[in-house]
Amino acid sequence: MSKIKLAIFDLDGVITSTTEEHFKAWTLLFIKHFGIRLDQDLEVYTKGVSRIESFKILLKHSKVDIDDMKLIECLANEKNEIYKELISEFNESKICPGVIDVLNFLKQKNIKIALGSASKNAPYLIRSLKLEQYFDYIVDPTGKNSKPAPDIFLDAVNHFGYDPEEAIAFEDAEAGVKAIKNAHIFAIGVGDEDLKDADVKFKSLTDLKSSILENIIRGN
Ligand code: B16
Ligand code: MG
Repeated sequence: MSKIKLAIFDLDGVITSTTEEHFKAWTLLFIKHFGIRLDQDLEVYTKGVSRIESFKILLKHSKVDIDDMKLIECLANEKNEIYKELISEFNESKICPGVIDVLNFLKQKNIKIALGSASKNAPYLIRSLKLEQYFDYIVDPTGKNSKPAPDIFLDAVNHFGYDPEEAIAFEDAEAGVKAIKNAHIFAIGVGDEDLKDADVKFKSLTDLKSSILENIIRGN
């Protein structure tokens, strides 16, 4: 009998990788409007962070002051148009290694699957990747506090009426792992980042063998 009833997945960096496209879109926007070439090292600060929060972080690092919230929103929308163009060709080949095996394993165990992404483009990407059939629920990040706030992960748990202890969540970003732990959910870190707050960590989901996952969902 498994203790875990729900698995929540982050999108960028776990299901697919859109980090490059997000940062390229910001880079093009900053060159066009401010004549500034963003330092690649800034990318990590925007991972898992909402569109507006990412923009504010990049503006601060670039020492550009904009007080007008309408202008911030307008420029963030422009970045999103560039980003949408960059992801317009995404298909199944962009699914990260090991994802399908993990999703199939969870389905077999009758564990609900939710998407807990900060991205408003998540439903579009899940359709492009042809993964809709796996997801029982996709969190709408609109109006929710950005990760590391727990809002996105708690919304998924509350949607099913479960307790946080009955869920696990997968994340690639520091802000995301913090959000999971702030929601009191078991955190599975994925990828190259340090992610010191994660309960367990794998370089890739291909390293998460079904015997390990079985133990995690039994709460061992
Ligand atoms: P959008 P995740 C995050 O995705 C990205 O890592 C982050 O770079 C982006 O700013 C955020 O989504 C919002 O995305 O502009 O598409 O709404 O890791 O939470 O899946
Ligand atoms: Mg992510």
